[in-house]
Amino acid sequence: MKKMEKTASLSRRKFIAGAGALSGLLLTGCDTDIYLPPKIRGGLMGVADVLTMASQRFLLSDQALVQEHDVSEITKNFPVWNQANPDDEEFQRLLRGGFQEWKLPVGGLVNRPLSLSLEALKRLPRRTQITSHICEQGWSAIAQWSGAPLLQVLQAAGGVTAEARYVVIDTVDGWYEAYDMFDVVHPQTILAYGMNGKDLPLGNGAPVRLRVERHCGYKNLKFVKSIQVVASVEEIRGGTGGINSDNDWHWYAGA
Ligand SMILES: Nc1nc2c(c(=O)[nH]1)N[C@H]1C(S)=C(S)[C@@H](COP(=O)(O)O)O[C@H]1N2
Ligand SMILES: [Mo]
Repeated sequence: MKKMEKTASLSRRKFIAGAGALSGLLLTGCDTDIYLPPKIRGGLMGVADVLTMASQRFLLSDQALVQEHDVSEITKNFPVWNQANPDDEEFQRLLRGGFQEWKLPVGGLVNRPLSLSLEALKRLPRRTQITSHICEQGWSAIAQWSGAPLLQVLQAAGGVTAEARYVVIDTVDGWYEAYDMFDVVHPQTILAYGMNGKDLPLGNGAPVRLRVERHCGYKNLKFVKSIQVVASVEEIRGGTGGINSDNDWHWYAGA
């Protein structure tokens, strides 16, 4: 087991060394884990995966926050894209009840698994940010988001254990994505329940969506259903760490 892990991380290191040289980056001596997606594809897409993530992580490593905008820049009609109202019996029941009975399970490699009501989530420290959403399908828009930092949610669950590497979020409409700890602890990574000063509208992912700034649209999951902390994504569905990367999009969707 130990040996396999070592081999895997060594080959990842070699790969990044090669990719790094290719892009003119010097990553030797760094902890390369934060520069690599969980699974590196073969061929050119694999090279693109590594270069995008490694170069952004490297270049932005001294920039704590993404740009935040002025209220005057907020987009008037923020699009509702893809899923607008999940056709799920339990979700529809919760929606009819104004999400009073909605609960967010937080489990896996946390010290104190728990289930948060919307009220409990709103009682956690709040962050509000006006950021730009960039959809990989060719549009962008600015909105103000309010929510609880994902880090605060994990802390409410007693923090993560030593083996924790990714947070996996599942949604009502069957999407899922994994995020590594760099994105998870980022101050602008929030579980948003407010948009432009109001409750998050249904079409934009009510009652709670993820805002993971600097990632393209599809990593910003709507209709969040559960949160799970894991050591590896290999055994989860397609094994690439997300529904989008399972379908050949980049796992690290840097925008
Ligand atoms: N659960 C879920 N999350 C999702 C999607 C979706 O279809 N289902 N679409 C993604 C895509 S591609 C984009 S661009 C944004 C769109 O968010 P919006 O509807 O608030 O504009 O949500 C992302 N999150
Ligand atoms: Mo998107």
